[in-house]
Amino acid sequence: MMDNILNAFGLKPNNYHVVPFGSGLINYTWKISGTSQQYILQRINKNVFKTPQDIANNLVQLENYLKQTAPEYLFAAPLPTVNGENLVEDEGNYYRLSPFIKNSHTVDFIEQDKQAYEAAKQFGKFTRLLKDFDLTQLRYTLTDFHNLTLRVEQFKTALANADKGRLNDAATEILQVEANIDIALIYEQLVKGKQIPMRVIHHDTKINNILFDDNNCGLCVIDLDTVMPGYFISDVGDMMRTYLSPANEEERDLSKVQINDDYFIAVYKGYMEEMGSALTATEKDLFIYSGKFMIYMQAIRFLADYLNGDVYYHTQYAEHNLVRTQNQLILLERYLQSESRFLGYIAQLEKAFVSSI
Ligand code: ADP
Ligand code: GN1
Ligand code: MG
Repeated sequence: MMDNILNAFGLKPNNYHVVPFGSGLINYTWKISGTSQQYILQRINKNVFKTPQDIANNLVQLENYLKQTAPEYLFAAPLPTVNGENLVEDEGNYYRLSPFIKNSHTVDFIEQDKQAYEAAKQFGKFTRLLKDFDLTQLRYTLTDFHNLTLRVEQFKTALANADKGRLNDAATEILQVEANIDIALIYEQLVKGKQIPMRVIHHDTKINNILFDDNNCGLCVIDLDTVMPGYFISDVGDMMRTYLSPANEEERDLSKVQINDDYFIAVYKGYMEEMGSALTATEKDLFIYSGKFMIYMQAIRFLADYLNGDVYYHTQYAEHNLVRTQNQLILLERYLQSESRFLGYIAQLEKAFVSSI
């Protein structure tokens, strides 16, 4: 199987060593190593992405635009096949190949503020460079991906269809989700009132979607499947969700799920250095809300998947999605407790910024 795919990209199978790679929850990834070149091969998850060609088309549009407007920018675009196609189909699955970015690595959780700062800066830079890109050129690779109103509906459907055992096991978490429904109501108002603009948004800014160099400087953003028009709260929110706690969503010891204030400050600085002058006043006011929005949505998504019998996310043990839900709900609680401190930091940083100009 792999041989056909490598051949399609002009790589002689005997010259390459193929090993599974990374810790993504959706696609299947392999590192392809030869004597001088290394690549990343991915099989797109067809249960999630029904139209892989839409992803490929979006990346071509963005690559062309960035080549013209920001030629120095490192855009981790996939390579064409020998026939000039951007995907290979094999037994109903779609594959793509990208150059392995040299001397790069990813991290699954943050160990120093610099990583949070650098990652936030990279995601901010991405949206900034695409500020004037014509959004109508982009296809929606996952419709309603971060539509929290719809996620709540999907959660309710999962509740209605779940088996009794799972409903019982998740009783506490279901109540916690219901108790925080105001987070979804705020989102509904934002959308109805068209209060914030659509931008080119990455929609999956978790920390292992940034490549770092050996000095922990950000090299580029990766995992571009969900780049679509969207709201900035998705990107900033997912950074809050995945950068603030030294323990990530996989942590089973929930006492380790904590908020590190220095990481919050680092995200704010990194993102605002790039996007500060582009964001509207309403967007700036939503900076802290964005974290609640994404943490709450992820808790709902993990819980709905648990109730549905684990059909979406890769899982390694029976209660995996329930434990991930508990983890995200604890993170939400700690985040809500931190809000006033966050407001204080933003006020200080903005004051320092004003007095520096
Ligand atoms: P998923 O959607 O499953 O998360 P990703 O596109 O994030 O898939 O890739 C999984 C992992 O593979 C990343 O976290 C990263 O470690 C590695 N990776 C992906 N693309 C590259 C690349 N171009 N260069 C180096 N490493 C990469
Ligand atoms: C998935 O592909 P990956 O692992 O980077 C998911 C994100 C979730 C994340 C939770 C297409 O991201 O939305 O936030 O898992 N991607 C999709 O870890 O559903
Ligand atoms: Mg990823």
